[in-house]
Amino acid sequence: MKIVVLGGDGFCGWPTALHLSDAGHDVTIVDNFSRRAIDAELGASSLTPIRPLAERLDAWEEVSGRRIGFAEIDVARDYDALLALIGDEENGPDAVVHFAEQRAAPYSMKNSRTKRYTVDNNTNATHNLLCAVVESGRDVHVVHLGTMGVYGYGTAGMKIPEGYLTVQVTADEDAAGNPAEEHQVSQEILYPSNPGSVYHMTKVLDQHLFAYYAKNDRLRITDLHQGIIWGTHTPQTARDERLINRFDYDGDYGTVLNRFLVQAALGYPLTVHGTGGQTRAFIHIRDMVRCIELALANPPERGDRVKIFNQMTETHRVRDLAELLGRISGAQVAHVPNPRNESAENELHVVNDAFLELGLKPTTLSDGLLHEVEDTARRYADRVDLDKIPARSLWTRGNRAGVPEGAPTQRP
Ligand code: USQ
Repeated sequence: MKIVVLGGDGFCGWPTALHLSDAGHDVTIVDNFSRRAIDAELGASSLTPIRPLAERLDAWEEVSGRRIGFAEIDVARDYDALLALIGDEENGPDAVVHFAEQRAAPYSMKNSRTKRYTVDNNTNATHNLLCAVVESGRDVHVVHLGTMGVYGYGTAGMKIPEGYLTVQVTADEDAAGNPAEEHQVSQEILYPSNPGSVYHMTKVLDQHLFAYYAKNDRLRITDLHQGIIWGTHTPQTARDERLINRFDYDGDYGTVLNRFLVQAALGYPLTVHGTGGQTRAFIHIRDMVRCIELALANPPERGDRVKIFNQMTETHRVRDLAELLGRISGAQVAHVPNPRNESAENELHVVNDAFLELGLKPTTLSDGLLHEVEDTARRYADRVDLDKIPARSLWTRGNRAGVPEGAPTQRP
């Protein structure tokens, strides 16, 4: 398959591009290096020393004998270049994997500028892609990385289904609009959204763009509602130091379990927000790349509704993860004031049958894999800037965030 990976230089995009290339697909990365630019803006950097993309691509060719193409395009702004790539009669893609969005909830909540950037960038990128596929007249399967956060994290006394919910409404008209006896009508709707940040809200907006283009233009679209990724290596990124994936530990881009693993490796008290009562869905990065491949191999038919998968393999409560790391690596746990506006406690039960039925064998939390990430953190500990660890982006002005008591100010 010819596959374009939008955002192919990022945390999910890079290992996905390598995995698909290794599986024999003809892959082209599109990126505008916005993620590297935000690192510079925040004065933060990946724990792991990521190489410039050109060097990564040469290294991949050296170890695999396969070339991954590259086009520098800002998908949210440079529509003509995107259309030229997708519309190419000879070399245009069979599928596009869309990761080209600002993906950090804390960054999206930092200030008006980052809120506006996140909305402009994410919704324009998605809409430009959909317009380009329609205008190209080509049959291109769009696979988008969405988020579990579109549903919110509550329960309605049922497991969260894969995208759609059947509801009963009481109707008092017949199909022609004439008054009729009250009767029950069944309808399938998108599961009600309840985003918890401006970033998550952009993925809700994406869902509606997808539903419209699948209906109106019969585009084939798969939306993957992904949980929190943990881990950093895949078999491909581990093949050569120059292929190493990025690893974020800072308060804006670092996600909870990977942050805790770095903190454990540094002897920094684990930054549990509030009571740590939030339950979230998780998936290991190796499963993420397999899920993308499965989604590409199982597209919807033209005219079908958007195919939605819950891309997660297990749920955990934040304080349980902290306690587990305390047990296996002696880490101290600190309860810091929660910078976010979120429920103190939540339960989360999720249906994830679609990927399991397609053959996904989940890589679940294990001491061995946790130690693997901690070892990576220890190996690059001298690159850590301790000042970047506390989460300082606040959801509302009344919130406070902070450095845990007893946090080291110097690296071990
Ligand atoms: N948390 C802590 N301590 C920390 C960091 C986070 O207690 O040091 C808590 C947060 O308050 C939150 C939970 O852990 O309750 C998850 O936070 P996170 O930063 O790991 O994840 P989140 O902001 O939800 O976003 C991440 C990715 C995003 C993806 C999402 C999937 O950045 O791109 O869409 O996970 S999900 O959460 O399932 O919606």
